[in-house]
Amino acid sequence: MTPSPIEPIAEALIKARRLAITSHLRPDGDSLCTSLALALALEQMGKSVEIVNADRTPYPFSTFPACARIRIGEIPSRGQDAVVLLECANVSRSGMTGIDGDFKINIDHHYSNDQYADLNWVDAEASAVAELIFELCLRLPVSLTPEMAGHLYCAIASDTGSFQFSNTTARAFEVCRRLVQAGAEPLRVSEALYHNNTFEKILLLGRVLSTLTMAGDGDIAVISMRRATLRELGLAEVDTEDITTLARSIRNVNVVLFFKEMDEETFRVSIRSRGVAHAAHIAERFQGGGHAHAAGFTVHGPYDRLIDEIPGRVAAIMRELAAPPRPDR
Ligand SMILES: [Mn+2]
Repeated sequence: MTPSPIEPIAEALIKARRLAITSHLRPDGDSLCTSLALALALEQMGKSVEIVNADRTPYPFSTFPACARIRIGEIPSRGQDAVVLLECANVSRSGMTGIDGDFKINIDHHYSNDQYADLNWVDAEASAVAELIFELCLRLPVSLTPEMAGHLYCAIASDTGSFQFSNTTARAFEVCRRLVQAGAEPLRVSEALYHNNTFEKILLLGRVLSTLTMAGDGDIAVISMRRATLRELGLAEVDTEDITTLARSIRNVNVVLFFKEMDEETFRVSIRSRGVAHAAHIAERFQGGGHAHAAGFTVHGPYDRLIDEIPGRVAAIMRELAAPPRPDR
């Protein structure tokens, strides 16, 4: 058995004086809030710490005052004693291009990790990378402040979909219990994460849901978002994952097709699936791709024709994918 990398990582952090923390492109609640907590821990130890991400902070995290400290850009080459990469399967996932010569610490909770760093800690059993940073904090000469606990709790709440996804384990609850004991406030976190919508966002939700139709055997929900609607509401980039979640919450729905108008007669169709329905296998038939339950493809043509044709084609593909393989003749 390989010894736990937590001790060498703690030692390296204790030794370092200047540190940079980064996480993946299109950062999420886990990567962002865990970065904030780790930075506070290291600063408590007297380190100089910079959080640098390649992509800007998305909503609602962009409204968190603590996220204002995150610099968007590049980590200077050899400008620090160590770079901590959170949830990055490899360096390119961080979007950083100049850190090849830097000492790297890789901490992740996803199976697919290239173990590319000088110190690697990959624990796929952890619900969130925040769980690992919580354990790390116990090994470091720091006290868990309410602020740090709040960030770590927010990271786990966010990565478990508010304790609903399959990564909601006893260990996640145990860590959260200790975080709440240390001063994390679940009510404040859920207010910040889920009760933080703008008026325009809720209007958009209504407009998108009013396009809802069903296809297949009632197992496909179809929704659309047009550019004119976004223009009218004065919205530019907007997170629509929660709208998809509502469509997917319909009883018996296994696949959501979300048509997003990108350009004149160009639509990005995101697929979200559950159960055995395989989003990536569907997307591949349209030259798209993605993961088992989240994928997408692009189609061109007039909206009325696409919305008429594509759901039926997806239904046929789903029937084909679900059919048992034909015996060899
Ligand atoms: Mn995560």
